[in-house]
Amino acid sequence: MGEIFLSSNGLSIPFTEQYFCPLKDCTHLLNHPSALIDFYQNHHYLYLKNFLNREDVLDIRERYFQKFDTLLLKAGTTPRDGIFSGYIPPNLPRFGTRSHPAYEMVRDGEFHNFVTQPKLFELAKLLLGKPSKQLQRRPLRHFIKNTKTASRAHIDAIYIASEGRPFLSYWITLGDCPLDAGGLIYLEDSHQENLEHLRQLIGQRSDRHWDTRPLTHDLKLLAEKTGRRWLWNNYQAGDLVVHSPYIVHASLDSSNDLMRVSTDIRFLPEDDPIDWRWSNDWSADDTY
Ligand SMILES: O=C(O)CCC(=O)C(=O)O
Repeated sequence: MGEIFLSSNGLSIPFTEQYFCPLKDCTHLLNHPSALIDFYQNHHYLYLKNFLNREDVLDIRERYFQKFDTLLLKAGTTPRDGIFSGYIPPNLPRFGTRSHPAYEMVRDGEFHNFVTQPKLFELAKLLLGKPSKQLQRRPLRHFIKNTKTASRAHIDAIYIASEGRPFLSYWITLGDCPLDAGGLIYLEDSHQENLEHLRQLIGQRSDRHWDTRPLTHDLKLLAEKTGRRWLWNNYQAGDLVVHSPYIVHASLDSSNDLMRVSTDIRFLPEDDPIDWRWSNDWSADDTY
């Protein structure tokens, strides 16, 4: 690792072995279900390369970028590439709100077929030990170069009420997503931390005082205070990361023209009650 400085929400974090470590590739464990379950139970994530068909993922990417004015895309490239031109089309509705392509995408039939493909449910059944169902609210995230916008450090249990019952989050990158395009990162074994203790460790270090759900936007501070590293990877279309409600995760700012698009979907046992806030299609202004 060289002296590269990455950032998240504008705050820098050096890309060194003190702060970063690659996610472990668990793909080979798919042939050993009990070892796969053990890994998930011990580390609260699974990184599965090429779990989904790469061309199917790129079809969804293409479908999404086809919904934009071509001004968004670099001249001579295609919607399937999803490369930023440097220009945001005028009159584009606010991200993820009615009439924005992200709002339309999560209501699109092809997108629905993609996120409900049987192998996603089969994996959930294996990990949850029971037949599972999926929450209908499926956020779509789209981060653009140099906007210094990323996901703050948080755990999913704060956002989805489950009264301690297990559920799974799947993070699906909708295209290649190298580190500098702003992929998801996980604080190593942070499910072992007590959330209130973490909040005490980092004090009031937040750029969103009106929202007490995220832990902090300062990923460097969080790594230093906990002595834990951020797990990262250069994701590729087809990769899937599964995580538990308790592992702390965040994302990095993008400095890459390749636009970062992803969706995150949730599975829970079929008989468990649903948090009603997650029972409708996502919209970026639903505030849940
Ligand atoms: O994609 C992101 O940056 C955030 C996703 C997330 O928080 C999740 O999948 O739970």
